[in-house]
Amino acid sequence: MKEKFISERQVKYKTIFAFLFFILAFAAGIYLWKLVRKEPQAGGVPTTLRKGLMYDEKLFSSTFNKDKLVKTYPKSEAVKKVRVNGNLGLKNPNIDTATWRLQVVKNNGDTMFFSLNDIKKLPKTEIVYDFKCIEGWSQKTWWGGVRFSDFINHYHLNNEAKLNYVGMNTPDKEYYVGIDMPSILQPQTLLCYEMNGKPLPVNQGYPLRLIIPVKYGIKHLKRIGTIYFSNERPPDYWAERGYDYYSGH
Ligand SMILES: Nc1nc2c(c(=O)[nH]1)N[C@H]1C(S)=C(S)[C@@H](COP(=O)(O)O)O[C@H]1N2
Ligand SMILES: [Mo]
Repeated sequence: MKEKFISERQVKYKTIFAFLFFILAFAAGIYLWKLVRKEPQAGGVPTTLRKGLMYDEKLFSSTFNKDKLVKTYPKSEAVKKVRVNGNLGLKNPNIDTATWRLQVVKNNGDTMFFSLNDIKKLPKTEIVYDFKCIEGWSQKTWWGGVRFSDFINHYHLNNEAKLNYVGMNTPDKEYYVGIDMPSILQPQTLLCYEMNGKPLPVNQGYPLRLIIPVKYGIKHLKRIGTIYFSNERPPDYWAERGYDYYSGH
């Protein structure tokens, strides 16, 4: 085979060319980023980036299949020490379940009140899955509670479930999430009152939290106060701060 020699001079030109190209591409990158940063904001992020997020959401929600289950694991694989992350809306440490009630607002404006026992009366569902936080960590954790879809059926909230979204708040309204109906009705979504086979610890949402395996941690609202239904997107704490509203994975 005939070897091809490149002269030292050619090497020099190529090096200079590559270097100039790199500088130009870098400058163009900074310039475009600055343009995007100057754009008007849409829900906490520049318009172009928001468009990207809206596109992601369309793509994700159109491919969402509510019969497809998130991967589960045996209880033996669940971690004993579950990480605590986020304490918005959990300031008051004294929750008395004798007087605590979950509030559910119906379409006609009526509010229903549920004690923890009303919820525990329904069949218990348990799940061990890989809980993922948007910050980059994940943990296999074990939860127990009532399927959200069982709750809806048992308490005749089927008309409410025809709307597009569910909204949830902590009792003090400090933390709040909005969730699309197909995801909340997915059979692994729980109104959860147990972790590792015991009542939820206070900082993990006692007496009742949301477990929604098809979503990132930000949607797993701890200490549910109120649940309501709506065709418009309910306000969402982290979406208002620039995170993806859908937050599926
Ligand atoms: N009330 C309330 N719920 C919340 C949060 C919060 O700050 N307040 N943080 C969320 C976030 S970002 C994550 S990752 C999970 C963490 O759940 P854990 O503390 O049980 O691990 O809770 C979610 N639910
Ligand atoms: Mo998170």
